[in-house]
Amino acid sequence: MRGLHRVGVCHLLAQLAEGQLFIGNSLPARLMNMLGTHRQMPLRVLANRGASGIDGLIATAYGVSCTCSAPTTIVLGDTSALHDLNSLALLKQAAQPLVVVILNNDGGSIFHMLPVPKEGELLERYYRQPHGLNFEYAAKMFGLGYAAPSSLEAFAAAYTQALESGVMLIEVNVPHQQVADDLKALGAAIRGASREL
Ligand SMILES: Cc1ncc(C[n+]2csc(CCOP(=O)(O)OP(=O)(O)O)c2C)c(N)n1
Ligand SMILES: [Mg+2]
Repeated sequence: MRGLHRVGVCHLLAQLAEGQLFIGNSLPARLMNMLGTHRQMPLRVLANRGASGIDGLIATAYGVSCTCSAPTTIVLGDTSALHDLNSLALLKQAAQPLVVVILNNDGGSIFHMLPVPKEGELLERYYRQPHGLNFEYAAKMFGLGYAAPSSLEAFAAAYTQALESGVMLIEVNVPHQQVADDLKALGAAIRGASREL
């Protein structure tokens, strides 16, 4: 796996996050569960089920950030972020560092991994629902810092800097089918390695 990918970003977040990590539903919750790693410093990890799952995540993360003086990170998908976009207006009031990591793969990529139509209009129009949007102007509109790193190294640098100060939106732009392909490749590599043991 090269360049910027969700699998790498989630693995890095599990290592680098400090204070509180609020994890969005859909693929972020599943990826963080798979890619979590041993840590020296404990981390408070929270998630929300809500009315249906992907609603109200940014508002909940803001509430969570108000409960302690440590930094809070929220990691969520693009569709989830669009569902709760107006809650970005809350974030400027945050007294502690608050980092919003949006994994933008242009729609609901979890549907590539569920028993729904595999391609064509049924998948695109009724499940994945691509929107072609990015979040740079949303960050500007709500007065938040913004970065769109194009490598894992740039992500790590932007993220560690964001943990130090203020409120920052970090957008990770990746192709929509990438995570399903990467997880298949990882699974095959693990099966190959375990056969050699
Ligand atoms: C309020 C609500 N509406 C619809 C759904 C159905 N749903 C589950 S996952 C998902 C797509 C989420 O997309 P995104 O946040 O971009 O995450 P990704 O799957 O790409 O990781 C949708 C629409 C839901 N769980 N909750
Ligand atoms: Mg998505």
